[in-house]
Amino acid sequence: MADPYDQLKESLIAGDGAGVERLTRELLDAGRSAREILDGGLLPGMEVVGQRMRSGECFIPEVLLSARTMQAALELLKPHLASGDSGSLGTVVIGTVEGDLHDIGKNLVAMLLQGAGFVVVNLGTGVTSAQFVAAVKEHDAQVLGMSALLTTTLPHMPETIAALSAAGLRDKVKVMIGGAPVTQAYCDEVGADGYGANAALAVETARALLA
Ligand code: B1M
Repeated sequence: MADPYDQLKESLIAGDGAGVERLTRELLDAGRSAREILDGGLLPGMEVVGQRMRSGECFIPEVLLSARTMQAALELLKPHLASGDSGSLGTVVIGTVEGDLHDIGKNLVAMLLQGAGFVVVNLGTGVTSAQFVAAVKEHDAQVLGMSALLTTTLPHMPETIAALSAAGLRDKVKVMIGGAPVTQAYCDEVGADGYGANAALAVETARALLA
């Protein structure tokens, strides 16, 4: 019988929602952890989708199918990822920057932060700097998390940091950034406080920023 994680990965690449849902449930029922299911099948599957998109082997409709399938699988995993001691570590406002609608990684970061004990206010996608600033103020957030997947939308990160300064909030909130094109060098360049290369590291960064 084929490895269940290979099956999960292939079903995600094929955008087979029913197959991914069934396999994810079966793996959970068999006692596999949500993190193992993510790392063993779902994330490697999205990686292949990205490679195929880059090489022109697959196109937006197929990518969208895989993305929707991934979102549905994340919803199944959510109760297992986000079951921490909610609220004890502080409040994180998080969103994907203006002009960018990629949200799978950002939602995963949000779930793990919640699971680690943060209150998470997820603003969704296409969030403007003014909306980030307003949410930080409204929720008295300790951390602002910004995600971007497009190189063209990255400049909204420093723009938002400048808007926080203009609103007199820069000293009150730590800024964490992430997303595929973001690097530690970029983080340093734009004056963010921390960077997470992946969702698990983002949680470590958020913890360290508030320590
Ligand atoms: Co888009 N897309 N896409 N796409 N897409 C990329 C990003 C791309 C790299 C694909 C490629 O060419 N290989 C490319 C960007 C190139 C560039 O700018 N350098 C690209 C492009 C070009 C586009 C469009 C412009 C395509 C078009 O229309 N011609 C368009 C733009 C739309 C827009 O945003 N305005 C577009 C659209 C789409 C879909 C709608 C089809 C879909 C998004 C669906 C959705 O998100 N709801 C989509 C997808 C799925 C992808 C790829 C294939 C996969 C992204 C993903 O979900 N990865 C992507 C290729 C790739 O990244 N390899 C691609 C899985 C996810 C778990 O990883 O998001 O990296 P990731 O998140 C990680 C880390 O980055 C980190 O933790 C996460 C978990 O480990 N992280 C953080 C993320 N946010 C963080 C925040 C933090 C800390 C860590 O702190 C706050």
